[in-house]
Amino acid sequence: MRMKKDIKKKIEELKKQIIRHNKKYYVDNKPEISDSEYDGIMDELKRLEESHPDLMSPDSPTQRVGGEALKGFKTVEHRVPMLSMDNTYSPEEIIEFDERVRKNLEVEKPGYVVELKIDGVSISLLYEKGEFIRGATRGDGVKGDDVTLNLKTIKSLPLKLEAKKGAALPNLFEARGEVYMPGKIFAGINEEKEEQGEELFANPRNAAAGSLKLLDSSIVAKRHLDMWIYGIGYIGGREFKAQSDALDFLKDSGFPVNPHIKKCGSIEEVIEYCNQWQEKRHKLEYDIDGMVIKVDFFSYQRALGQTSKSPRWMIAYKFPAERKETVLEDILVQIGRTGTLTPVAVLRPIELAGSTVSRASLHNQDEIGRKDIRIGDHVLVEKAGEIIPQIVEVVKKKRKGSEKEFSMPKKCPACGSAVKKLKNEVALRCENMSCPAQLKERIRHFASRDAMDIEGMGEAVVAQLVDNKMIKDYGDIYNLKHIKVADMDRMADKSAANLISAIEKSKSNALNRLVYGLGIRHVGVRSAWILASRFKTIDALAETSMEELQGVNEIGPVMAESVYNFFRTEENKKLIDKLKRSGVNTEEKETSLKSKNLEGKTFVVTGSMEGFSRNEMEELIRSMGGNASSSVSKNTDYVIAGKDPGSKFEKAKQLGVKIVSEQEFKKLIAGAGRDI
Ligand code: 3B8
Repeated sequence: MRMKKDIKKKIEELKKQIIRHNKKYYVDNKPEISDSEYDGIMDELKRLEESHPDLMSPDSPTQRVGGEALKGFKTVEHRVPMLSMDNTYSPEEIIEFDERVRKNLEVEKPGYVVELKIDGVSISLLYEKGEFIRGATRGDGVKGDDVTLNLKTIKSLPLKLEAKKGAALPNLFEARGEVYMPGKIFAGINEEKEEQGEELFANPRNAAAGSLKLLDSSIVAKRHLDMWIYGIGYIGGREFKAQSDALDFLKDSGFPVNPHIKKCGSIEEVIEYCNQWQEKRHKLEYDIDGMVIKVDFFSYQRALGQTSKSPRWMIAYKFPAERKETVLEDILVQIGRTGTLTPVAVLRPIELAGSTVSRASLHNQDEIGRKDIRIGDHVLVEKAGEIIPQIVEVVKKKRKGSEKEFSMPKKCPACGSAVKKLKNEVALRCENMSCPAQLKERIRHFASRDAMDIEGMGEAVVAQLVDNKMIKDYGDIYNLKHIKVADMDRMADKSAANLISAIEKSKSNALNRLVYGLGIRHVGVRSAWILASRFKTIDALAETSMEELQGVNEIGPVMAESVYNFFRTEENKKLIDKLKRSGVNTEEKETSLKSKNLEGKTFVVTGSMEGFSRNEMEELIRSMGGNASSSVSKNTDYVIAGKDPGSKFEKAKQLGVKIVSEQEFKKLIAGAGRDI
């Protein structure tokens, strides 16, 4: 008989296979195996689970399908239909809306609540006796998809509601809100997709919608979705006077409620507030596509009623999309750290959504073909996720006929080796490991702020070092001598000395920085940190087995494979050796094990951080012995304030709680032996 351990392993393996093939089939539309092969795997899994019910887990794909072929999500009917909103782009129509409201209600000043219009995916969350039992997408308004498991990956989603003192939790309660993907996460995912030669998400909203529809919630968890809750769909045995009271209740119950909600007494004030946000919208970490104006009192809302599609007591004011026309002057080809060739548009510079735009990635040849982009074209440019400039379309009527079609080179523009198109990828790759363009990117990555943080190793310096053959890999950085560096173009003696000392200093960096700096495919800042904490030395990481890597929490199979392969390449082995011989720290420092000086301290994190999400920050605090709380009180020791901090920040000021920035917090924990 097989050992229990072996059966468990087999079950895990079958589950992984099924999840993988589900994705290939349902998400990528590229099945790799026949239906009967798929059924064969599923049958084996069912058989094993049936004879070992203790090894069956609720997340098993056999559970999700209820015995039938996997078809995606269960549809569920909303208790109260989820309507949509009336939209307008014109401030005049907001005034007309106000006139209508006042006339119908026969009230001079009805009072409004103005909210940001989050550009995400509408969802409903159902709670029974305060416990989250089901979440669904809006769907057609009457029925939506049951995406409970995926919504549970959203860390700000309360699984249990907090009851305010004395108040009973409603028996049945439905909250409504908008799930979104923060711009930074969106940018990171697309970067990864580009590197992998996969099709990109057009914008954060599509990325959020696409992520919510994934059948494997462990992949959804990596998408770092977040949400804002804006209303109540149903509440048993309770009534509120106004939307603003409902929002307060939602906040008190533990829901994330957007801090930028404002009560306005007059329509002039409403319009003024909308205009303010039209200007400021780029400062947010998520996309908003307008403002939502709601009559505050529920009695007024009921009196105004609704059409079959949308309530009459609200209107959405949509911002005009910030698009600008410019000329595409040229197309360059960039080579990434892992050899991917990316076509990049050189644009006549324009001011767009708060910054000057002169470049936009064109992603790949297919994309250029699909949009029929030619050199010399007039193009419309927009920013996705408030960050990434994209060419939306070509202004065809401005074509003169002199525009030039572009095709990707057959040879790497940097080293001349033939480029390859890998199977199932749209991207082209230069596979020459010593291609100078790749090398420059790898070195820049190694020296970058989140990696070894070597100040002075900017683009120009790295280019010279590589072009003058002073370094052939990042290991050579540690053999640089002052005398040679000072010999470089535009390098003063003082700068050379600074660079050498920055290089020297980087030798004692924490291990996670080195792991990240190695540039292993798929390994980001956070995974590097996890790997360093888990394995403690570079040797242990290099020697670990595939099974062990896959067993590390949050390290998925793709990353595990990438890490495993990285350390088995001769070239990389030599590199690590070289780094060690130069005296670069390759071990988790002793002090980090005693890093408990957050012990007993209570932190509240507010606003958005640069390097970490709020939840990751909280995990970090807990891992170092501190408490992370969600509300500020006089027992709070520190409030860590990121960008856009909101009401907790105000409260901390009121109570005189110490407020620190993300940078100050990092220093605080660096003192505790951790470095991030
Ligand atoms: C009624 C109220 C739909 C919505 C609503 O940020 C209704 O309130 C709705 F039928 O879709 N995207 C918001 C947002 C969306 C809606 C809303 N409030 N803040 C949003």
